[in-house]
Amino acid sequence: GITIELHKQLIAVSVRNEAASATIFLQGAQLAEYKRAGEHPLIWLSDQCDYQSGTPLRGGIPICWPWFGDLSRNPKAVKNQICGSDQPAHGFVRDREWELIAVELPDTETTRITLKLEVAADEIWKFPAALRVIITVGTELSLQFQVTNLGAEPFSFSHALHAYFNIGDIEGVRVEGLEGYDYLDTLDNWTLKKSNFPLQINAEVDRVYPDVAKELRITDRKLNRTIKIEAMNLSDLVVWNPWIDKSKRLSHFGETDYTQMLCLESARLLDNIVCLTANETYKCTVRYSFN
Ligand code: TA6
Repeated sequence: GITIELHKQLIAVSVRNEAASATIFLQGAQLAEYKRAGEHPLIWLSDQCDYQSGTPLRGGIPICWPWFGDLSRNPKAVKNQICGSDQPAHGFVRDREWELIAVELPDTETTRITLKLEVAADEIWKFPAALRVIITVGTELSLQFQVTNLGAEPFSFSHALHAYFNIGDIEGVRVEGLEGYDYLDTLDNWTLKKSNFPLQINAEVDRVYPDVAKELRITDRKLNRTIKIEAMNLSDLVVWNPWIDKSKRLSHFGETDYTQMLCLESARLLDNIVCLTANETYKCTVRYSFN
């Protein structure tokens, strides 16, 4: 079933079917929770969220658009489109209220929620666009993100589906599928590095992997499960765990939360930014599952 909930200032769609339950906030079209019946939650959400409009929720799957991360680290094609200085990280659509436009119940184990956001030209961004997020809640969780250029001018963007995964304990977690790929270490002046081993986390990690494999896995020893991430038309991946010191500088984040979460963000960045001509639509999909 579907219920509409109010969490302080934010409206959420609460989904429950025979396979799973989920919570999707209209602000940012942000999935905040996804849990399969009888299992640990797949997606992590801070218990320090304040649910105020204009404040992105810490956790879930934030939609970062029309730029990812620090705007100054983006390609000129993206930077030159943004008017005004000192913009926040991760674009502006995660702060806006999206519109729920469809609820589909194809079967007793599947619920599909569609939200849209019309972006009008304004003082920051001059390009009218229509954004859509289609979230399918079932035995798997999938998220499709679409952008249509409604204007006459082409525009470019970087973006990410900034997923926070719930894990048993960061010490017992490994990320498989990144070994052998180059990455930019944002904590070491974006130096290009490579590792030939599955990634284990024992310090702050904030890495941009351009052009990684389509399928990645997070093995979680404590919860005895493997999370699988399959991305279509999303060439890049950001891996992030704040560890101890950065956790103290993060909003809505507890001191030990870093042991319970890991971000794997499917993205289009740097050389892989998206350029849309008039009336063109970009589509990408990411599918999350676990055994
Ligand atoms: O995931 C990479 C990252 O850019 C980190 O550097 C950290 O800033 C994180 O995103 C969270 O950003 P936020 O603006 O949501 O606090």
